Amino acid sequence: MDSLAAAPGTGPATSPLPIIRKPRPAARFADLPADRTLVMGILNVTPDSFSDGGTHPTPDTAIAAGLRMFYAGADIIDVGGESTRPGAAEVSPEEEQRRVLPVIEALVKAGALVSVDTTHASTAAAALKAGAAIINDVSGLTIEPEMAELAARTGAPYVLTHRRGDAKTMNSLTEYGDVAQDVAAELMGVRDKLYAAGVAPEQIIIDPGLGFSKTDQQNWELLKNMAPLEALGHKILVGASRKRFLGTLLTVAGKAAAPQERDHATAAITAISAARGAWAVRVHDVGSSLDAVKVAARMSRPQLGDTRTTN
Ligand code: PMM
Repeated sequence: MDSLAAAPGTGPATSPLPIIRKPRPAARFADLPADRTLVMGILNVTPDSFSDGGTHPTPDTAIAAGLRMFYAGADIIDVGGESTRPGAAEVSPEEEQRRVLPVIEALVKAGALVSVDTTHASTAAAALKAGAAIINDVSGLTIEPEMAELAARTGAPYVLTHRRGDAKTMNSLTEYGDVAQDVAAELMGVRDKLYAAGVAPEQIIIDPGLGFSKTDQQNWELLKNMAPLEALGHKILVGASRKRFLGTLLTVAGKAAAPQERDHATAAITAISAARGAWAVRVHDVGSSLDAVKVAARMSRPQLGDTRTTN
């Protein structure tokens, strides 16, 4: 067999005889494409995430799902072992690492660029050791400030997400004046802590934290007015995928759309974010967002040079 070898668990979700490819050299952050918005695939190795919780009961099924996203074209795979959904139970760093480390190791070995979605500095450190390249801290440094030293020491890119409180309290912390200005100002305060710890500006990726300490209305306001966040001068990551405000938008006969019914709306937000120059989107359904990114990238080229007639 040439470059492809059959192995269980890694082809399309429906395929009984999936495909695994030869390991590739580990991907590097510096080699990510810079001419389009990147697509970060979500891999929650948790029993209780709101959309894909419990989908991956063993490391093997999680690895298979991660590889499917990687082979479908995801630029980054974001691996998390603790649900961030409102009211979710806390997970110890030990349990979190037991969930994510084998998955990260396998995906890195296959050549994927991996980020680790964690609020624990010890898990972030262990994940970096296992080959992860990016720290994705949804707490915005509020749970374990030592994340800042870790990012400074390792030089790893750090996703600074806006959130108030924790998973239990965040939904009651939604008082803002102007939500876009306030979120930018709060992020600037944390950004300054990162600078003080020695983190370089180019390591920082800003995330508005859609669905974290925001009402549905505030999520839409933030999406509409990202200018104050963009003015901070960092890469922007947008994480709207399957979130509740999309379910509310797509309500039919008084019933909000289920998480799995929100992928078309997610892809629409990807197209809008890409047209605005977002660095990356964090999504469950990689294929539809890759297509949306391609549309936005094509539209933004200086000249549309096609001479063929299409219908
Ligand atoms: N949302 C969730 C988890 N991690 N990370 C970043 N950077 N931004 C987000 O918006 C974000 C995140 C919650 O959603 P999930 O359960 O689908 O992972």
